[in-house]
Amino acid sequence: MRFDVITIFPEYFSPLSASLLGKAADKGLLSFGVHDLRDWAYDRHRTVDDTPYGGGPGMVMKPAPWGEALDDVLTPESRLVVPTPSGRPFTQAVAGELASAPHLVFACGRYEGIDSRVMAHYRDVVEVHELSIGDYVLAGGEVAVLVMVEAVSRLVPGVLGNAESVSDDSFAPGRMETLVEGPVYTKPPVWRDREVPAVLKSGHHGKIARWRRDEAFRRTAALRPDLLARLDPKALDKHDRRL
Ligand code: 6GU
Repeated sequence: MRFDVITIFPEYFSPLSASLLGKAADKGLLSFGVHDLRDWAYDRHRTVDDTPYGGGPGMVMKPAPWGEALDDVLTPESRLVVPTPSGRPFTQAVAGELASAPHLVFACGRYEGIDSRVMAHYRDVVEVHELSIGDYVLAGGEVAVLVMVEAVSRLVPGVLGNAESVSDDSFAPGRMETLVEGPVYTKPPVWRDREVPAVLKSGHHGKIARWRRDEAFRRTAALRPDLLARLDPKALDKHDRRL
């Protein structure tokens, strides 16, 4: 899978060569291109922003450099992702959809955002996703793109070592859908007088699975009542209903 990022701060993306993503790139499973938007700004100062029509604070990114850049980087198979706090929520399900695409192009806005005609134009050309990573405001889309690239990349077959680790995730589609994961433990069995729950050392796989599901429900009820309210009653077994 190919990722291209267009930004005025290419240096934000050095983490792409680290850790999980770097290894997947070395293996040829993923490839990354990071491009400086200013390379498509042709005036002496390589200007990419201007004052907003209608007035107001801040600056808006000019359409022309974005048009030149996107014409060069997009292909008919690309999907264009525009990170913005006014976008549709980026969720695990959205990550899964994006992971099936051969090519994602990320357009990082700064300032008050990109001239809206850019998104309107490219909607007629490719699939465009304006996405937000949460209800808070970042200074620009760069950090949000790192979040999205990492969430999408680990769903690409072969990127994670262990196929199981995806299906047990919080928010994973299927069994644990709309539940967050419960607590985890490793050795030693006692640390600062705190013991690992006995059931996890019992070797009884049925009881362990039941305990993990109960803990996921307890934690979801305590921390994410919004998720519990959305849970499909058909997904509950008898024991869940008693909890
Ligand atoms: Cl995707 N971009 C920016 N600039 N701020 C955000 C965001 C994205 N998601 C939440 N806040």
